[in-house]
Amino acid sequence: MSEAVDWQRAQRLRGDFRNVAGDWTIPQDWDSYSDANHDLWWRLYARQMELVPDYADAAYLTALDFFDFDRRIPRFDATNAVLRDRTGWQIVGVPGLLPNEIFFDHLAARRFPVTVWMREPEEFDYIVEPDLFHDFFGHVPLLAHPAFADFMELYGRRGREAVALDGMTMLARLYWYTVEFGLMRTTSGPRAFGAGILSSPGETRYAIDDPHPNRVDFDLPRCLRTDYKIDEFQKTYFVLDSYEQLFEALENADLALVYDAWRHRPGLDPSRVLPLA
Ligand code: HBI
Ligand code: FE
Repeated sequence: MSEAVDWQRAQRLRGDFRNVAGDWTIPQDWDSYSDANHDLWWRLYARQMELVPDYADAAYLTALDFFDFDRRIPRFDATNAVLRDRTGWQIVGVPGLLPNEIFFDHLAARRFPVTVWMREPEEFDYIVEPDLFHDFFGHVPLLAHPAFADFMELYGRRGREAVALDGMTMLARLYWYTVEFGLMRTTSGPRAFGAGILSSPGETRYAIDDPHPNRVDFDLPRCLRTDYKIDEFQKTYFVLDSYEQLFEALENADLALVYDAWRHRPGLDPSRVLPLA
C-alpha cells in the first residue's frame, strides 16, 4: 500500500476524532464522497445482493426493501426519515469505533452510530474495522424491525449498567454473537441476521453452508461466557427462535449474578460446546 493510504488507514484506525462533538458524532458530509467511494459502495452492495436473498433471515430482507439503496452511498437524512416512521431509530455519523460507554449511550437513546468513511478499493474483500458499508448494509436494515429495534435500545441500557457492574467484556459477547454474528432458525434451516455475516460474502456462505462451525440454540449465559476472535470466521454461531426471544432473555436476565459468577473465569472456548458447569 502506498504511504498515503497507510497514513489514511492509520488515521481511520485511530479515527479522526479531533473535531467530534461531545457525543463523538460528526456530520456525514455526503458531498465529500468521491465517485470511487460511490462505486465501491455499489460493487459491495451488488455482490451481497447476489447472496442475501438465499442466506439472510426474512425480516432482514423485508427491512432492506424499506431503504431503496442504489448506486450512490445512502444519505443519512433519507435513511432517518424511514427509520423515524418505523421504529423511532436514528443513525448518527461517527469516525469509527466508539468507547463502549459512548456507544451504549447512543443505543439507549435509539441512535445507531454509523461510520462515515468507506474502505479502500484494495479492502474490497476484507476490512478489520467497521466501515460505512458494514454499518449501513449490515446494521441499519434491522433497526426498522420493531422487536430488534426494542432489543437494541435495551442492549444500550444494559450496557450502561454493565459499566458500573464491571460486566462489559461479557455483555460485548452478547452483541458479538447476535447483532454481529447471529443466526435465526427458519423452516428452511438457519438464516443470517448478524451484520458481520451479512456484510461479508465469505462469512455469509460459511455461516450457513459450512459443516465445521458449531450452531447452538441461543442461551444467554453460554453466550455471555463464550470467547470470540475478531479476525476470523466464528467457530460457534448462536441460533435464535425469534427476535422477541432475544429481547425477553436480556430483559429477564439477572446479569449482575452472571457477571459476578464468571467475570474472573476464562471465557468458554468457542471451538467446543461443553455442558455448562
Ligand atoms: N462503536 N461505532 C461503533 N460501532 C460499534 O458497533 C461498536 C462501537 N463500540 C463498541 C462496540 N461496538 C461493541 O464492543 C459493543 O459490544 C459495545
Ligand atoms: Fe458492527
